[in-house]
Amino acid sequence: MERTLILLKPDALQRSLLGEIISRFERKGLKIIGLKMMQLKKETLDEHYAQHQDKAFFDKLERFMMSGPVIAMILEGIEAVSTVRLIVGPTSGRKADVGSIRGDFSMSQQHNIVHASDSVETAKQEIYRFFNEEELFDYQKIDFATVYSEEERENI
Ligand code: FUP
Repeated sequence: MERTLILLKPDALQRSLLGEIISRFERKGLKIIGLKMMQLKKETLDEHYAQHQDKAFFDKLERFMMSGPVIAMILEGIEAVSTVRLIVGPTSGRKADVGSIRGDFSMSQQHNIVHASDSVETAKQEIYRFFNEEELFDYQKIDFATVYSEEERENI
């Protein structure tokens, strides 16, 4: 089953949106297998945003991501990575469709409420950047047979 990393950024916490956002993922049928609050360090962000290190916005992005704690979360589901990206919407809140998290709650390209892994490969790296194996929980969720069809469950 696919897993993906979500960060609820400092603006989500400041704007009291944590419950609303977590609820959207839950109601979709995604399974939360890891969840914690953490203060990010520069070293972690240097690694996390390495592909942006030469961009003009890089230092300000890191400062924003360290401006308060974040909520880190691992979600599991069939095609969880692409499904979560759809729920989150494109980078700029001003361009994201209404109905997506960024489209509904953000007016910014940087203060855009959430981070979500952008590919299955990236997700594998990002999960272990923020979580240890013992912080990921393997449990049966009783709605599994309702959320997915018999055929989908057989092919996992
Ligand atoms: P996304 O995958 O949608 O989070 O977006 P990107 O990987 O393109 O961007 C990574 C981070 O850089 C996002 F948190 C937004 C931030 N960013 C800026 O701060 N300014 C910009 O002009 C573009 C992106």
